[in-house]
Amino acid sequence: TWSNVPQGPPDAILGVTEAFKKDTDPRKMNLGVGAYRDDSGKPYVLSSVKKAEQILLDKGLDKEYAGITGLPDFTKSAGELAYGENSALIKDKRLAITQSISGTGALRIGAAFLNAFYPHAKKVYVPNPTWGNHIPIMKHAGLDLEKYTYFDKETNGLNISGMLEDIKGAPKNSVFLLHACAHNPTGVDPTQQQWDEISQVVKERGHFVFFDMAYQGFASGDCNRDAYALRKFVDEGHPLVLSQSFAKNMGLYGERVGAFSVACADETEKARVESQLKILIRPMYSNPPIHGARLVSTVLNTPELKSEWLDEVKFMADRIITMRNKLRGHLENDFGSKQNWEHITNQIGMFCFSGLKPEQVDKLKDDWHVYLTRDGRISMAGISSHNVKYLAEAIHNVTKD
Ligand code: PLP
Ligand code: TYF
Repeated sequence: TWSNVPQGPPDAILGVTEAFKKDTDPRKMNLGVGAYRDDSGKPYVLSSVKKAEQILLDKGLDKEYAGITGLPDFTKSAGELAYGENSALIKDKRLAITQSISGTGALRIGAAFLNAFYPHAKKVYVPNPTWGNHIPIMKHAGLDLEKYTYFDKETNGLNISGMLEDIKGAPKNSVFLLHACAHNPTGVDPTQQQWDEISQVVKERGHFVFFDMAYQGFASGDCNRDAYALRKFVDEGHPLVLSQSFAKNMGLYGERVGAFSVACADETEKARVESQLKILIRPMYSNPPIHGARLVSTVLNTPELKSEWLDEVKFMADRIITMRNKLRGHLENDFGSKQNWEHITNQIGMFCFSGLKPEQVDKLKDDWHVYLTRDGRISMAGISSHNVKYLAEAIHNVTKD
């Protein structure tokens, strides 16, 4: 029956983990997938989350279905975390929001919503480069894609003038996908002042913004600071939608907990939008899983747990910053690399877009048992104080001539 089904290629990121698993060398390092590891290289379950899990267990809750848009306690606190407790959107009851199957699911609902109801061209502008999955998610929902200038290979930083030009050059009322913070894969974010300029130009052109916030807290260690762009755009009166994920900042990867929200003009518009979100979601998966959403709402709605969690996010972000400093320090001081490695410490969030060429990435794998994606992206969270020097030695060796 299925002889017509061709073999598909492995996923560029998850394929790295597959190759890593097969390697038996004790020095091997997996710097592919963006998942936080502690300083002994182990997955990390947050203490605030463990406590929330115990609270839930003690309550002996049932396992009834959630509503189509998920658990109200969860969506309320997710909205407040993103937009701020004092956001006018929330006070005026004009934020339409639904729980989602993590950030991926939120993006997919958002794409379906825009495809069904956005009144202008069904084309989404994404940064060059962007998270690989953005492209098939948008296409799967029937949207077209275009790239806008983002990363500058010369400086390993942001090409802000190119980005602003592309925003200006796009047809009026285009949809722009913006990474709210901790851009994946580059680790390069606009400064606050650059965000203000971006907001201005987006406004002049009447564009619509789709924010993807998969790393709130991971960029600066401060969830409010990381929401700067989103909140600025709201304050400036932009119409926008938002995808949120709790995979990284609460370490809830496999629980699949996220949210999709739409900034509406008023309460009746919000009611209409939510009714259509339900109609889109129902045939996709009926209703979302409850456990992760209960964990998040317990953490966010229990003051001691929330404050412990905020400290844990900062702790994770800080460990990554420490690894950036150590990696650069070893390259420059211990191995005397003559290359410029400033971008390792200038970039932020989970990733370093190293500038390593595909052949150098291959050499890292073949000669050093170090695994990363072929675009040269290093998941910084996979580095620990035990192996950072080894990594510097490996990188120096594949880049020195
Ligand atoms: N958006 C970006 C930019 C990401 O990097 C990720 C995860 O790596 C996601 C969205 C969604 O992840 P998840 O579906 O696990 O929440
Ligand atoms: O490392 C990254 O960029 C992500 C990680 O279902 C990831 O692709 C892996 C699995 C998944 C979602 C995100």
